[in-house]
Amino acid sequence: LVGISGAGHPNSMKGEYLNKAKIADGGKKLRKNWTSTWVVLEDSQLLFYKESKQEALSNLKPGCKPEMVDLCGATVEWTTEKSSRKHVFQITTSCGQEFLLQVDDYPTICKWHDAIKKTADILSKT
Ligand code: I3P
Repeated sequence: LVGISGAGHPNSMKGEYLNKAKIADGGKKLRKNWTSTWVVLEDSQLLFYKESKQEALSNLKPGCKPEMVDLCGATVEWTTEKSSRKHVFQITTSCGQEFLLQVDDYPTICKWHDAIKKTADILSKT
């Protein structure tokens, strides 16, 4: 994958803080609540940690596991309708979870959008 850097995985991106809102789970709509989240792309999964230091701890303590999102069968699309914020894209998973991700810095959010979309597209072809 061109343009995606990672520690040994062609399909990975090291963590960064993004604003995240989960707006549906299992097809059921949720109340929107934006939170700053440490996001890691690891192979076919997106990992959401509360804080960056939780990533290191998760290998040691079972209780520190991140929220894991399987990108197999997921769709990734920019949206201007789901939020008043700028630079928002939506991830819809095959099991009906919907997440919005956003940061004000356009190059940063583009990098994440492109990497997550590429991952989902590749998974749908294999
Ligand atoms: C929501 C909160 C969100 C906003 C959302 C509001 O209110 O202000 O930030 O989303 O708009 O409903 P509350 O805190 O009372 O739940 P955006 O920042 O993404 O616009 P929405 O209802 O249009 O999704």
